[in-house]
Amino acid sequence: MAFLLMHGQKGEHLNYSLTLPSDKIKLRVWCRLANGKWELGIIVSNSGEEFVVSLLSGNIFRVSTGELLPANPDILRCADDLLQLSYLNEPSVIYNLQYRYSRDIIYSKAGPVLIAVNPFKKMQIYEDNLVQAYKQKIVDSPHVYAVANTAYTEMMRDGVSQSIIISGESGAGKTETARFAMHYLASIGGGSSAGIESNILRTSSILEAFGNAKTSRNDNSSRFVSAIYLCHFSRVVQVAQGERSYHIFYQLCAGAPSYLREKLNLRHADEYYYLKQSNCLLIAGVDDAERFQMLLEALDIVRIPKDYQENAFELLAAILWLGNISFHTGDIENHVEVVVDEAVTTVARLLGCTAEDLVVALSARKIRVGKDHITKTLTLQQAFDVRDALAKFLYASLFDWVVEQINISLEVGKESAGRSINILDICGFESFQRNSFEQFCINYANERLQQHFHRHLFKLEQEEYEIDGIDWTKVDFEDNQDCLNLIEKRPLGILSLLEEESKFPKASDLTFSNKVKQHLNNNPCFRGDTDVAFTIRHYAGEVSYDSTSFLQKNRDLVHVDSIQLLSSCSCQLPKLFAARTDDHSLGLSNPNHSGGGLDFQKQSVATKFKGQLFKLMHQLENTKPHFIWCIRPNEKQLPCHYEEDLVLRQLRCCAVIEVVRISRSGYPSRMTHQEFAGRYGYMLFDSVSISKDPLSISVALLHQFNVPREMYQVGYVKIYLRMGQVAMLESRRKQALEGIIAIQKCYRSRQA
Ligand code: AD9
Ligand code: MG
Repeated sequence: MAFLLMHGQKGEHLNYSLTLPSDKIKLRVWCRLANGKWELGIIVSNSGEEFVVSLLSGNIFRVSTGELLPANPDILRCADDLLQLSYLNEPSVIYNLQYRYSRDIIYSKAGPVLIAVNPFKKMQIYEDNLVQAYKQKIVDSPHVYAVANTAYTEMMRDGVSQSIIISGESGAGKTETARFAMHYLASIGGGSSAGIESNILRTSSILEAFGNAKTSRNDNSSRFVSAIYLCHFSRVVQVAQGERSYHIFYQLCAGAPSYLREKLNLRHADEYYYLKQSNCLLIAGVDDAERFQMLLEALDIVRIPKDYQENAFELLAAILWLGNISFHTGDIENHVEVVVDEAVTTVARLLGCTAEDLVVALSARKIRVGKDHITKTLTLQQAFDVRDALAKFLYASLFDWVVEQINISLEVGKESAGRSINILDICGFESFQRNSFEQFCINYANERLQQHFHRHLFKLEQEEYEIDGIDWTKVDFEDNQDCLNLIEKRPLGILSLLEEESKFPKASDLTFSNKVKQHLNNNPCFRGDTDVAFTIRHYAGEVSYDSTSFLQKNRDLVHVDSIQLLSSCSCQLPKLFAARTDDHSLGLSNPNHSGGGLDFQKQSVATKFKGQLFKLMHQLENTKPHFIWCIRPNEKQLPCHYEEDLVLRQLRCCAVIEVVRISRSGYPSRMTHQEFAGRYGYMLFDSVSISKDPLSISVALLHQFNVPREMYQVGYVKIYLRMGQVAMLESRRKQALEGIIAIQKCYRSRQA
């Protein structure tokens, strides 16, 4: 049996119209208004397909079944877990989360997943007493602490490494959530591990300085995926209006002490082209100088030696000064000369090379003609490209190096041999107006994670049924393998075709997209669009990609002369970075490239990314996963603002409803026999003839209310009910209570 994943609620419409005529209770419904919004109402009457609905606003509407969805009884309005909803549909889920959010309850569960709706304000829900309360299991309402606690408890109990996988779109609160999870673990770790834990917190602030930037959506946007470190680093040389490059540059410019300023010939941020191009140097409420001091402390605490720290700052300054190097075209048309000024001399000094060598590397290429090497001058555009490629290469290498230093300091390798809790703060699924190579990589990673998620969801769900001894036929599920094949399959998947074209010097965006369309047009997850665009049907929706510059971004070339320049440098780090390129070199002989010469490429970006992703998935496979989905409730980063449409789009993107639907196509409502008997037991007609144990009472109740056999299962510990059954029981309960109240009234009036 396979589950069909879809957004529609057809099944529920059917289910609902079947139950309607036989029941006299006024049914609560969601009614879709002309503007597409859903409003709560009550069915007044119906004839055939047409219903008269009285809305809460007082209006009366005449609508067809297609505009109606069943609404949940009030007791489920604030349900902690969407699984408990008797009717699962989009308005019910949106309303549930909104109701909770309006009461400052930002966490909810969707079955095995924690949903966190970003409050955009300081919440009093992270204090130490709450850490203790979750630790001692005094509270169990949904919370990131509860997730962290479960991970910790299971790690200690089972001796198995755990992972907390946090997803959501930009600005949804992933990094904050990861921070709270770390804080919790640091607090409860206590004793001997406290040192390491607080180091981990420091570490995240170092990684944020180097890997985060202000974007239009988030003042502190992570531009790398922790653990994968997917970072295209084009932000180093090109920043969109109103955004910023990596925090570290501004922190260094604002906070470096005078001896360092002198050593690095450091200026204010507004004197560097790479930083000033976006007309945005400051972030409201953030003091970059202060952050720099905090960074220095963090670097000391994780024991990165002072001389290493200074090496890193030298490189950062060299990158900034590189951006200030300018060119002019000489007498011969299109042949550039480097303007030899302060920028050139400073870069040369900071890297430890001669100004002459730097000038040659930036303005000319050595090409081989037969057995000889000749030097060819670059065009203006090529010179800018070489300069920017060098800046990006230096930053990317520096980032890798920082991560490596941190790992050495934390002895990560050593630790992961034992038990650990991995916290993964991954870029969520992205779908913009224009989607490029970055979105392709991010969405590919999300497809892989989604598969991981599905497998675990099903496994866990079915395990519980097995343990509680209920009759359960194992189900298969329709996964996203088709889409993964489209991307990964060899030799005719998108990645393979991209790789092949990237090695082919004459290839262009057009040849690449033609090739993809030629080979993949029959794939159900693929559609070739006009020009160089194509569409992929991802699990979370269709995304159209513009393949312009896919090849260039994938190659991410650094000129081989630049690498040679770095290897000749007297400074430690540039030399080291150049040496590393030997490890997996994939020198691209590129004789047809205008200008000729040899480009150097470490490993194409997509190949490296795929390799890292596989390694990550492999690591995750060996851990017990815990999932958190972050939701951004509004675009303006405002508190107490819940935009239904925006939330709905994200719920669809991360397929929340499908996940709940999958988990609940089993038995979504569960109560222990005790709870069940306690809530409904008083309605039992024949309470004398049966024993008083909760299990017997529960079974007798199910018989009395004629709950069809296929609608429930009785386990050793719990009663498992299918969708809609709790709503039915609740309405009976309400009727019974009203009956009792009426009898009491009658009795009292007689006595009076
Ligand atoms: V990005 O993909 O890195 O661009 P994130 O990481 O999802 O993004 P981030 O965690 O940086 O988002 O959160 C954005 C802002 O939301 C933060 O700067 C906080 O101001 C705000 N936020 C998020 N979660 C919370 C919270 N639990 N409590 C208070 C929060 N504020
Ligand atoms: Mg982030």
